[in-house]
Amino acid sequence: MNTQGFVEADEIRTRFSRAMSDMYKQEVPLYGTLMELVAETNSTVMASDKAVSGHLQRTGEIERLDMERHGAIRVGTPEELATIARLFAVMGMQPVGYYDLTPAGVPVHSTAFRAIHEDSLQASPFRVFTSLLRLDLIENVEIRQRVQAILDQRQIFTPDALKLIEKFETHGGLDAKDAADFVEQALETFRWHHDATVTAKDYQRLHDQHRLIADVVAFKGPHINHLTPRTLDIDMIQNGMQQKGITPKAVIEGPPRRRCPILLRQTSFKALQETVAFTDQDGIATGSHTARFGEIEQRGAALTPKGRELYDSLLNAARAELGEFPSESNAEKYTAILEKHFKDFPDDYAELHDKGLAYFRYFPTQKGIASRSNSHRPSSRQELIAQGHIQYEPLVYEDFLPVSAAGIFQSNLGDDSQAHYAGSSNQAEFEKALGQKVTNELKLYADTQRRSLLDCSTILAVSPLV
Ligand code: OOG
Ligand code: NI
Repeated sequence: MNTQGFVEADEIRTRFSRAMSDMYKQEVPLYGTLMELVAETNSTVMASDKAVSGHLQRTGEIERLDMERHGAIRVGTPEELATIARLFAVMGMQPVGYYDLTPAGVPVHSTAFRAIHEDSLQASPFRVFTSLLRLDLIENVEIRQRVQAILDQRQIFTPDALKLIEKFETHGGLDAKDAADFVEQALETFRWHHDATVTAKDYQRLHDQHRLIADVVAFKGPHINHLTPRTLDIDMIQNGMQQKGITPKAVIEGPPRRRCPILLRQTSFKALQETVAFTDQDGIATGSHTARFGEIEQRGAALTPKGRELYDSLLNAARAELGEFPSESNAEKYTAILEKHFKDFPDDYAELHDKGLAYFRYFPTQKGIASRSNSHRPSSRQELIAQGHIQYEPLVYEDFLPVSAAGIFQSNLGDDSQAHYAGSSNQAEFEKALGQKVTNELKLYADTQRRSLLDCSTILAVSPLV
């Protein structure tokens, strides 16, 4: 509660994330199994890997690990996207990053709603990958108009959710009662509805265009399609899943396994077959649709523009050498190629630091604090580090990767859905729909790094470090 009697946005987000997890556990029981597997794996790693546990303790990430999850939704219209942005703002979540998925044959572009300050991320790192269907890419005019008409008729927010969003915007916050109601009302937008909004025939036509179009258009709202926990060892989970009878996708997206994890590695497993009642079936659920899937991720260091460029070029080189999309049939070959190319990416934190490839957070050491009044102590960042007055830890990557996201979409949509779109990346159009600009994620990491250096300067009583 803050001074005006409003519940803090971080608190609303924490509660919403928990409510979402509870709802998803009921809707998709396999999610519960996955959460258990992740919890087991994480405690095994914490107990056996001193380097990892020490790092998580020093950064405080250990406290957020169990809370850590991201969800994903897909909306149909600019109005839906703009209102979703206002809804997430109540929980302190801002649109960060622009992801264009069309080069991979998925007719959407996306952003991730998340907290942006390190203190807020520490309170609750909940994120939602949010995609907007690109109607302009549906070439068949008749279908495009039909889709527009169906979407124009639906309202994905409850009347009370809309009222509470307005109240938040007018007053600058929500009191305890309103915050509790907001969590309950906002959750409704993300719920799965097995009643479709179209006939079986219409569903089939949409599905024939693209499975994703049917998923966005044929239902009452943008059901949450997965909720992803963070593991400390994704390879261990990939094997563990197979032992529990869950079949993960053939390859893990992102960089290969490394001593010093970077960015994001992800794997997923197939959606449930849901029974669906189409509008011409008298509420009897005789149809089926696959909407929801499971996903697991492992997060590593956030990369600087220089590091990211290196990552992208190595990934592209590996994919070019493979010459086709990674799949079941070439999984082993792809892993070998990927590992070979990534030998050129330093796998040592000191080297990543000194070469400016990753972002870091700086902490004053006991020695540094004890030497505050020593007039001979060093005053540059390099010297303070070299003499043990300052320590650093990599900043965790809080965002997503377009190539990985495309792989996740595709593995859950089925490989038959790889379409080719002529349309180009259109961030300006996306931002127009959103009603605001997306924040550049790299600026956020640089800000956090700078703040940690300034904190060090204050604590060690030296002039501002850069
Ligand atoms: C989103 C797929 C992307 C990720 O973690 O990169 C994604 C979706 O299927 O809606 O979740
Ligand atoms: Ni995901």
